[in-house]
Amino acid sequence: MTPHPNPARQTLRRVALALCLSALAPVALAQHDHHAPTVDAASQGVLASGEGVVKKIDAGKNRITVAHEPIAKLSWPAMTMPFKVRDPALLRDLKVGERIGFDLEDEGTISAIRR
Ligand SMILES: [Cu+2]
Repeated sequence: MTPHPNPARQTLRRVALALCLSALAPVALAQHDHHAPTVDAASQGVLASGEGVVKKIDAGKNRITVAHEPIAKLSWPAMTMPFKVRDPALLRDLKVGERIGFDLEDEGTISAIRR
């Protein structure tokens, strides 16, 4: 009935390995997670700037969808994604298909739009 020491030790080693892998996993995932925070947003007004084409405008929800180019500062690849807009006035006269430059105050919020 006394457990043999070797299997118990193997189990411990497996648990240790699993913990080790699970600790590494978030780091590996973060490099591929488009929305992983990579810069301290509180340290500055503009987190990063980007360029892209307006794909969709949802003025009622203060949102736009932008097909943006890669944003190196955030390690973001080019992609189409929705953003909140800090000020509804930024959407005034904006058109789908228009090319814009934009500033981000955080990963999901546009604080300025340039035409
Ligand atoms: Cu994106």
